[in-house]
Amino acid sequence: MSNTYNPNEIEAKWQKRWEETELYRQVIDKSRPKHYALTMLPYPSGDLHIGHWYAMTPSDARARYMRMKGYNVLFPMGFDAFGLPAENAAIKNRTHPAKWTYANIERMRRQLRSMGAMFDWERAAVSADPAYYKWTQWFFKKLMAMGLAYRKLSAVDFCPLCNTTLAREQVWGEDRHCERCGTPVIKKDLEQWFFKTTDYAEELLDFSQIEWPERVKVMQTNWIGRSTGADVTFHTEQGDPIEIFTTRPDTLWGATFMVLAPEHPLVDKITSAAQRGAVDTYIEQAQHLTDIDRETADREKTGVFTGAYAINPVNQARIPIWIADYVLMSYGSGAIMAVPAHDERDFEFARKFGLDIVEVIRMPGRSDTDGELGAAYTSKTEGHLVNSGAFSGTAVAEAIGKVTAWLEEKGIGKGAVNYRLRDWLISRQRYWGAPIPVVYCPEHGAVPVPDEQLPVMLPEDVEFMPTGESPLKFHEEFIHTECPLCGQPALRETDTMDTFMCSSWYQYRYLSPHDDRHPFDPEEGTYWLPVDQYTGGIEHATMHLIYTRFFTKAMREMGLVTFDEPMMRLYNQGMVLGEDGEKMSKSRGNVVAPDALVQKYGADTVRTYLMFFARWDQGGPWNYDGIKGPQRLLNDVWELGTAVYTPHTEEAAATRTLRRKTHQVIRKVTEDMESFSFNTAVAAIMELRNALTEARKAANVSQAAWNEAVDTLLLLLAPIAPHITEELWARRGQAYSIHQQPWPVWDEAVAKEDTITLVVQVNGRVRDKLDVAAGLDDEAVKQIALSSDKAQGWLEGKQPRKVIVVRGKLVNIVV
Ligand code: ANZ
Repeated sequence: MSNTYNPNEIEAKWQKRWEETELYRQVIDKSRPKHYALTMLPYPSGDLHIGHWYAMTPSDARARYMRMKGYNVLFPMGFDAFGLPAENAAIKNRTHPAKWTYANIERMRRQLRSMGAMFDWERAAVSADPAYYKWTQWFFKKLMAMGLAYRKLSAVDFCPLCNTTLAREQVWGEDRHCERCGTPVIKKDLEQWFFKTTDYAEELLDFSQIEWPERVKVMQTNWIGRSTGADVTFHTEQGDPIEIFTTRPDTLWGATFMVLAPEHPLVDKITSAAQRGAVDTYIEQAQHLTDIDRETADREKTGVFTGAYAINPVNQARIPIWIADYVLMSYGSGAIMAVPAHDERDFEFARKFGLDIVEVIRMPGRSDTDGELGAAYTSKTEGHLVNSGAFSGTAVAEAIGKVTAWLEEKGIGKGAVNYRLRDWLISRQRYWGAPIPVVYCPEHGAVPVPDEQLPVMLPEDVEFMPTGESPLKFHEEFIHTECPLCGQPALRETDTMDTFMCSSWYQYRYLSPHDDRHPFDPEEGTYWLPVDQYTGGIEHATMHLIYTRFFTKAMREMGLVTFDEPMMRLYNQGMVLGEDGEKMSKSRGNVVAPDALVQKYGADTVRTYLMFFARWDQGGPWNYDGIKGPQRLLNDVWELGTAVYTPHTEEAAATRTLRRKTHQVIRKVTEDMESFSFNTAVAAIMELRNALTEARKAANVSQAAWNEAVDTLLLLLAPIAPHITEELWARRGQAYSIHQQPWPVWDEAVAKEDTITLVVQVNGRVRDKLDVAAGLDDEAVKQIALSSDKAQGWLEGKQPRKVIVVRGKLVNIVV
């Protein structure tokens, strides 16, 4: 046995031993409380990068900590293996996506093992395995049977370079570019499959059962975008109904014109002959704009009069109907009543086109003689209604409710809620995904593939050409099949599913990845579910984290689970940046490669550094110098753990001091592990290292106190640096494995600081007595005495002339 710390040697040794002894097999054990710790599964893109290490090793430390706390911990790992990059790599490198993907998985598995994490590889799941996507397809069918999956012809966002449709979430930025390649997205009409996420809009807004970061809840809330107001029906002069959604029914009397989205179905019918040319030209132009362009508030307003008029149902006013691109067809009913006095966009529009502006909400302090409004007055809380018939005089704060009730009574409108959330578009015109298990029969339409025929296998022999359609479309054998209902020739669906579908339910598949009869074993599910602690990046706040919540709610309806939320607690880690403080990227040349670091320092040092260099939720720039601190720590721990200690003299005070430190550090590290404050946990462990180093030099603490401190040091460090602690634990003759030991508990009495009673005098008279920590220096004691309320009272604001400190006893303030 070598006596110097050689991380590579001991890390390989223990990883092997752990596997041989199945130390991290995670099986049902009803005698212990369970804890399902989950970290977001990686996409097998090639090499494991430092970001993976940053996401996974602190999560692993937390899972290990929970295990030592007595929980039966499940901490699985897998691969989100379908998706575009594999297919793009296939086209570029003339390889097969499966080959590319599985080679990457093998490499990443090896790299993941080098972390020394407690993953149970028996539970690993790979979403591109037929054994997995069989159940992805099975879920699709379930959703279809429940009416939660449906097909519709729709204009979809389409990336012309990747040649695929994109979900709304995959379109980024004001210029609406493709998330992956940055190409501006265009619109295209295709038959697409959707999941009805909107059925759960209301429930998705309820976060009461989960402890998730405020930020994520706010992002999801905004994404779902709930608005309350009323639907009101206007009519054209000719009698065609026009439904509008408004958040301000109290401003109905101020509606001086209407605006339809250029795509609104009524436009063609109502447009007058005189306006036809202008209207057609405008519609043509609007088609080139994206919804984001159209919604941008500071864009110059444009629009065209249709030549038609509507009647305002509350006061019979005859108002012109315009079309304008700031009204979107995708929201509400695609038509609005315009109230220029109280809506900024309508105000601008009315100003530009010389339309009437009628004030119906009177701002406090304004009077009839104040002239025209200089801007829209938009307050919902201050002011009262004017020019509003029987409602004039009503406080604006009450008016929405009152007017809505009146509209309902009159049959003109009703209270309504609108959401920004759209149904989830899951069709992808690509090969490398789970095939949608549907065939199209001339007689029976879209028919789901029977369960016995699942999975619908992806054929291997396809041509990869970026044609804009799935390569499956050109695979004769794949597309031609028979209708499961009538046996007539039928065609298979050639689109595959969005990979977010695969990752919406992976936490369930981990429970029994080899199960051929269920998506997951119900017995495993009853024991382990739901996920107790989820960790991952904030970039998934809206897509994945909404989809998986939707999925779980649908699974509840399927009778597969009994709970409402997939993950009870969520923690978002920050990002490791390059040394230059910028996001790591190959082009900047600031990428930190974990493999080389593990070679040089060992996995334990890399893990410790990652947990030490910044708050985990914040992250920060990598620092090659900074890693030396954790490296020194582990070298010192090695020294201390292998040292033979024999006291020279045994001093009660020194022994007490070391024990106090030991118990204080247990308390601190425990609290920090609970709250994910890993950097301060490592700092506390460093303090214990310092205390031990001193004690060793002085050799003046008892053998028992020394042993207690060293064992504690190893136990507290075990989740963070699992290999070195295992090795030292063994060398100290302790039972295998340190990772199965109970987490140390502190004794409050031992941890308590010694205190003394400090007497505070003012001009020689005792004015206060304070309990303060023993061993403080004179300056600290002086400050405590000066800030005593009682002393301050006697000082009456005067400046002390002199402050005399008698160490350990007394402070005299002289004025
Ligand atoms: C009249 C009104 C008066 C409005 C007023 C606001 C203020 P949120 O909060 O986003 O739900 N609107 C309705 N449908 C629209 C569409 N398809 N495209 C563009 N704008 C639309 O906004 C709802 C408000 O946005 C609605 O209330 C409507 O304008 C407009 F003093 O109606 B409001």
